[in-house]
Amino acid sequence: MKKRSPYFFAGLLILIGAVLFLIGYLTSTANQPNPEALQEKDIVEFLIDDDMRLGNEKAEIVIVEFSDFQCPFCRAFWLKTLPQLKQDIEEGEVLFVYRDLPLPFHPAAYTAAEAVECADDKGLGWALHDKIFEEQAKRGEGTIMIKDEEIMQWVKELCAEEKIEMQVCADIEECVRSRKYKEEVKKDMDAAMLMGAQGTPTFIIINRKTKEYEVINGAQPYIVFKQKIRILKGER
Ligand SMILES: [Ca+2]
Ligand SMILES: [Ca+2]
Repeated sequence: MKKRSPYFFAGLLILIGAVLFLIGYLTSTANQPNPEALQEKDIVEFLIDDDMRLGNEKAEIVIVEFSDFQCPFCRAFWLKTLPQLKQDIEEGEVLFVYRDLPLPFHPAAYTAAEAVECADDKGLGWALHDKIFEEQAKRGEGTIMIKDEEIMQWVKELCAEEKIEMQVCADIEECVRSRKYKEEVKKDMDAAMLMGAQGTPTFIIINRKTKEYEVINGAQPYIVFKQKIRILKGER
């Protein structure tokens, strides 16, 4: 019999994981999105939650990203589209919120999500967010099979690069080990499911005043975001 390459088995495992996720997803979200459950909430508050954000807190347009640190499409968005959106964020037009949707076939994505929450406690959330994507981008395209220990190593490196006190770094590591933000990440995942997210990244773009929102699935180019923003601002 022909010997299968290790890539075949890795591919097979990812495929099985994807199928299992889909089955779990379909059974858990048979009635999603759930407009009744959403109606009881203040949709803007519900979407922004307490997650890390960039830009003007009072901006009319809010972009909420549901993302997975191991997902190559999330990395592509970070690499290509987010830098362009940063201009709108810096001009005060847009508030950008990062929320977690680690997928079951990306085991290190859970640790990454919790680690970034821990880093955010010390004002280093975006720095670690960028570093986690950057380190994977150095290794190529597609899904990078990172390990939990590597994330801990990147926390250490970040502290060294940013000349952060040792104690701050030790606190972040302890926070990750204690899984302080396990429930917080779960809360984000539940919110994504309620919004009917079907993968990562999923973006909900909302007008704070009208409460109308638009959804973008996947790593779409900047122009798609601009079009949705225009629609929500009534500039169609
Ligand atoms: Ca949250
Ligand atoms: Ca979060």
